[in-house]
Amino acid sequence: MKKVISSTIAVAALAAAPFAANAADSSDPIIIPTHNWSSQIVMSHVVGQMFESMGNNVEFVSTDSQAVYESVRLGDVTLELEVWEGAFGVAFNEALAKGGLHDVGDHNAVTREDWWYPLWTKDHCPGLPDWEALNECAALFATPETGDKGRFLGGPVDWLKHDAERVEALGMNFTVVNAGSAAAIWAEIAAAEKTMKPVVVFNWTPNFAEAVWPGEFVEFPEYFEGCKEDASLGPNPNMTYDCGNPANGYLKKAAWDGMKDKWPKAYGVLTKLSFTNPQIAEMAKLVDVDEMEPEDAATIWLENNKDVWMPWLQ
Ligand code: TMO
Repeated sequence: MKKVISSTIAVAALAAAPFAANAADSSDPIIIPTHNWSSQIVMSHVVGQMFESMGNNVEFVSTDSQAVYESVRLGDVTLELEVWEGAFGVAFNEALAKGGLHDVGDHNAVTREDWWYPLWTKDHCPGLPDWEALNECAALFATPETGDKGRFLGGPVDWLKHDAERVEALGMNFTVVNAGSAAAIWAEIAAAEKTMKPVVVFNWTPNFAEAVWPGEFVEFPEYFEGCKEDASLGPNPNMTYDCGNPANGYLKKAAWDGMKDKWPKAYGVLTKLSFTNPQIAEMAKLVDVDEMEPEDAATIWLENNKDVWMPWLQ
């Protein structure tokens, strides 16, 4: 059941919020891209509603999460609120090198995105979380679709395009199947839970899932600088992607270079804002567990966390 909350609550609460009176922001809309996982959509609305409370106009556009870095660089969208190192570090760095976008600093959150299993899987494959132990258990994960190979359910293709490369680089007996949506991953875990069936899927933290299903990330050869770019490095001297994703990854904010001059006040807020792991997990939970619409989840989050964000508007 969807819960509907008046989006006027936060705006009314904010009318009194003071902010610096220097150069005015443009009345053109600040364009915020949204992607296909809940925390990013809710966070985008949280920040969008903060900007609106300051008198800015805001528009949201649903955007491919890899291609967005090119869009920010060109100013077609104004910023990006969740640059996850594991999934988007490469795309972000490529756009950074071309110019037009810049790093607006890290969130407090520490991130990890990788192959993951609910804890009951370990009962069937006790050598976990080691990746070689997982590989020896590959037959446990075999399905009609994957033949005698294990099935790994990856995220939608725009998140990470390199699970298949990793399987090849590490010589694993797995086939990568990409989920059509994040919801398909949660459905797979929930279905497996009924019979405690072993499954291995893509997952990440911070996320609502960690509060619902205790689990662990698979430990692959540790991430190192150059793993994704330089084949000669790492355990396989002939292939890239012979490593896991960073276990302590960053979560960055990025902006179009022109934002600073066009919307100086909103830009100032963007430089200050920073969310923690529990705050981001809560944003996802409001949608994925409580089934709110993202706009309403953002309004509620702002209502419940005034002490967190109001100081950023000073
Ligand atoms: C980009 N993601 C958080 C879904 O891994």
